[in-house]
Amino acid sequence: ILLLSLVINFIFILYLLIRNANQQLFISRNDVNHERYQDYAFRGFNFNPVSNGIKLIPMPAFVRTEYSKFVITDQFRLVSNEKSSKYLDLALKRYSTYISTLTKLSIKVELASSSNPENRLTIYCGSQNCKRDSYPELNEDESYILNVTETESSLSAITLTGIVRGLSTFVQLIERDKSSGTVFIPCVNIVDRPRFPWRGLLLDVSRHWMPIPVIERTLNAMELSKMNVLHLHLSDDQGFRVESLVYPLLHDRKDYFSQKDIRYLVDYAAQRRIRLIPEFDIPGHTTSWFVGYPNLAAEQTRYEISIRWGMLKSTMDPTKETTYTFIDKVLREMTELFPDPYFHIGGDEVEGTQWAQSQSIQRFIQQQNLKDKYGLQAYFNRRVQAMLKKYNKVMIGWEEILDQVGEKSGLDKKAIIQSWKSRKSLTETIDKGYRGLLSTGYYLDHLSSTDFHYKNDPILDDELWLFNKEQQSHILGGEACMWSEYVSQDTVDSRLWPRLLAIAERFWSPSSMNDTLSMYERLFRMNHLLDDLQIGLTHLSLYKSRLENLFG
Ligand code: CP6
Repeated sequence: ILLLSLVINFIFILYLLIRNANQQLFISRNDVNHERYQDYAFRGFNFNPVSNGIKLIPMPAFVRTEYSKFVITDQFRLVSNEKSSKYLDLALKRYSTYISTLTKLSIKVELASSSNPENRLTIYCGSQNCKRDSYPELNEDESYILNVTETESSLSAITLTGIVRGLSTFVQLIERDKSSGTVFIPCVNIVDRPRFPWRGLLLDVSRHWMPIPVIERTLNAMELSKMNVLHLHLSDDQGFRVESLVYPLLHDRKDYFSQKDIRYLVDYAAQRRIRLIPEFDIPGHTTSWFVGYPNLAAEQTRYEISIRWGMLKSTMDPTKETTYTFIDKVLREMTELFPDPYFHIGGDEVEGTQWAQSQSIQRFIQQQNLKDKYGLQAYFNRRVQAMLKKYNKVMIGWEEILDQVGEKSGLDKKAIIQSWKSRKSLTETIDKGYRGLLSTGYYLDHLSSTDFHYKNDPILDDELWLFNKEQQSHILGGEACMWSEYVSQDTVDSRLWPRLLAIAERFWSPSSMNDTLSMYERLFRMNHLLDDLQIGLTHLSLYKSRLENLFG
């Protein structure tokens, strides 16, 4: 028995050693010094969460509250310190409208030089960044400082994005004194910056078509929750949703974005400091391409849009040069439409039957020494990656594009891998030296509970830090997913909001911000704020206006 227990002990210790060596670092949450957060972030909030605590979502990194108020009068002005860019002007206009709606006052925007109103929020944007209409960038500085005293309030940032993030905090702070009817903001010092640079939402506009107003109101609500990436899933078996001038049979159905629509949406998102990432899913999920262009397919047959979804057989033929000439022209056209340097090629759920059943494809796999279907997809990805590089784009793909990463895979280390099946693939991504995004655990279409999503953390798992500092820098953040097999333009709002707010907080706020009760309380308030503002269009106002349309 002694011998046996020695052996078991030995094996267990060996296991621990290997596990530690593998993961490099295991730190319990308690080992991390959160005293600074406790001091700042929680002080005002925890003291009296019901009446005096500020109810922001996402919560800022650092907050200090005082028990006094900045009263907003009809003299209130948004004041910008110098001549600004079109985007800053538009942001100030947008927020003055929000503040007017909430306060029922008429709030104007002024230049500092034109007057010196008593009651104001002064915007200080230091750098050149605020003077030109830039497209938002990954890893740009989004920090801001918001100071509100009884007599004055100011917002400073070094980028336009920081200013916009700060304005979204400012509107959320507005409260109304029920007895006197005055509108006020609690006096606060807020120093804020995001935890992750990539805080995204995937919207599937292929399965069920989502027209421009859906995208607009989603972007509006995303802005207020400080999300910064809208990933549009633009093609799938059920539809190719962007107008193509080169291959017009791609979009030759009634529901698609014209190229003008896309330019409009890119600008609309950029004003709100949100990046638009396009996804064209290849080589699987491509039935809609084959309806007009069957020669692209691995199996020559008649293709029609299927009423079924899931993993369909339709797959591109990766052995024919004509496939690549076609893809190259589509990519040239589409990369030009979307200014973001990142471009999503899907790459998920390649079913494989069509490849397995084709003798010529099997022969190609042997000739090129590609081993199997994974090797063939890696070959395909290499070709696509080279085209994207030509058009100055960096590739993003679902976790399957990691399926055969070896010396020869040629998958560029700059590529970003989006994990969707399990968290394990995020670890693999990081181990192999790539940057990753977490979507596992953030499927809004699955109707999971808010706190299930809220507790799902890209870096922490069950109180354990899964990655060391260097590895953490490779985790860009995450994306909530709204697949639209069972969601249409009529129901999508109620499935996005308010649960997406909890995920937005997970991506923005410090990891220590994890109290479910406080989250629910703030979520409730923000849900009504979105409703009051008639943006985000939560189900309440959506159905109100639908009923009005129906019954007058
Ligand atoms: N559509 C496409 C989907 C999914 C994927 N790709 C998907 C399926 C099941 C789950 C999550 C996502 N609906 N085109 C996989 C990325 Cl659980």
